[in-house]
Formats: sequence, structure tokens, C-alpha cells
Amino acid sequence: MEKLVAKIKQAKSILLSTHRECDGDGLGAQLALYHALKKDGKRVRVMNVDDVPPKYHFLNHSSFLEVYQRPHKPLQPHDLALIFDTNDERQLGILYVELKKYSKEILFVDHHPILLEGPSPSAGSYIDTSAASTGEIVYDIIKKLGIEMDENIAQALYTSVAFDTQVFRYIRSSPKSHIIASELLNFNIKSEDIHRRLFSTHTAGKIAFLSKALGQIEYHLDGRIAVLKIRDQDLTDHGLTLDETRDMIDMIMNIESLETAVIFREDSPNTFKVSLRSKGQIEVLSVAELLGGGGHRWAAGATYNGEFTKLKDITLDALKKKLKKKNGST
Ligand SMILES: [Mn+2]
Repeated sequence: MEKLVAKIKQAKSILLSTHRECDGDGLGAQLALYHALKKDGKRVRVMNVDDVPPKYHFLNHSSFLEVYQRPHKPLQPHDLALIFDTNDERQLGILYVELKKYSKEILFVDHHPILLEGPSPSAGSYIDTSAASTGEIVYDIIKKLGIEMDENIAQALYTSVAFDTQVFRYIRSSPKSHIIASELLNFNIKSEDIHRRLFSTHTAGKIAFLSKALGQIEYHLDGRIAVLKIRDQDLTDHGLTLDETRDMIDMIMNIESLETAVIFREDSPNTFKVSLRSKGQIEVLSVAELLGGGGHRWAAGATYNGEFTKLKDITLDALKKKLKKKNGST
């Protein structure tokens, strides 16, 4: 942390980014540091590889956040690039290739475990898997930089913390998320409004889609594993965006009998986004890695290219083996 903070202090020009299909954590973390570094007089650019989902527009980033896939000012050489909420360069796609050309140094600031198979994060990256959100880490960075908190920073950090903890449900057995939030609430941020914007943005189309999709859940191993396949076409038929399927797996995990769930989202023929969750009896990170992905021990994912039947077999076999091993039966 000290080394990271020293590098931020030294850098005059900094670019901030996060993983593709950004979420409230990565986005909140990068925006919080943007506001803080601007106050500190740095030259800062915020650039993501793809569009920010509309539900985050309350963060008022449109005047400065640039999207690589959209028209943007050409990249200029900068001292430091910081990438939040991932340590896997593939999560930035083509933007990472560009950043390598223009950055004196690229560092990841993250709370995901480093992948056993896959690219290693650049040397000097800061990864703390005990942090419940990347926002928690950025809070520490801002404190160590000695930059005073304000409303803009507080709103962005609160978004990070509330998003990744799902409003303080998943705090990794630490009081830190609550302690940080209690400080942020001293600023004029509308916490209940933020909770609604993050988690209560269902459209009628989404409910119609859910009523259809949830009826197709398959259960395995006495209801301990749930499997659901959703199709790109069903999403577009109901006017949904990809971001709107992100919370489906967490919804399914509310089923009491479940230990683990998997959603296969077909994005194009033979391309699937796989989401895995576990309540903690088994880890699902290695299953995601088996499919070429990554994530956390109990929440992980992958993008898989290939036939669905093969993908489903590999995934279910791995999950069943783990659960059976855990329960001492064959
Ligand atoms: Mn995160």
C-alpha cells in the first residue's frame, strides 16, 4: 500500500480504468479516486473499454468518463494507469493493449484472488482479498494520500461498498464496510436512493423475463445445485441489457436448499457467459478457472467458447464432485 501510494503521489498524469461490463464496485472505485486526484491537482483520465450501464448515470460521470469503443480523444502518454476490481488484463480487452503503449506503468488495484492459470497481474499491483470491495481499498488510498473526503468522493465510495456487499450482506466477517459507510454518511449522500438505484431497477420487461426464465431452473443433487440457461434472444425480446441479468444468480441463491448455482448466458452461438455462486461449502473459483475464467472463491465466472452440452457437463461434473467430496459420499 505504501509503495502504491508513493507511485500515485509521484505520477503527474494518471489514467483510471476497470473491467469490461463494469459494475458498481469498479466504477465507484475509479470515480472516487478521480474526484480525489483532481482535488490534488493531477491530470486524470477515466477510460473504460465499454459503456457504463444506465443505472449508474446518477454518478454524473458523463462529462469526463471516456469509453474506448466510442469516439474519444486519442490516448496520450501518461505516468501511471490504475485498473480497479480485476487483476486479469483480459478483462479490459483491446484497451489493455493500448494502455501498454501509453503507460509508463500499469498497476491493478483489486480484491480478487490471482488466477492460478492466466495472466499474472503486473508487478507492484495491490491485491487484498480480505477487502469486501475495491472501494474499501480506494478509501485507504485516499486517506493515505491525505486528500479530504467530500460529497462526490463519498457518493462514489458508498456505491462501491454498497454494491459489492449487496448492502452489507457480504462483508467478509469484517466491520470495515460498516465503519467506512458510517463516515461516508456524514456527507450529503442519499444512501437509500443509492440502494434503490443499484438493486431496485427492474423494468416490467425484466419481471416478464424472470417469470419465464425462473420456471426453467434445473435442480441437481437433491436441490443443492441449480442450473439455468438464458438466451441472448430472450433478453432482447424483453428489452433487457446484459447488465440486467447480473443479479439473477444472486436471486436464485436465495433458495434455501441450494449450495451452489450456475447460470449460462448465451451471448452468441457457442459463446457463453458463465456465472457461478456458492454459499461457502465448496469454492467455485476453480470451476471458473477450469472454463478459462476467474473471480472470488464463492462468486466466479467465465466466458466459454464451445458447445453448450459440453460446457454444461464440465461444469455440473465439477460442482457435483466438489459437493459429494465435501459431504463424504460417492
Ligand atoms: Mn469488486
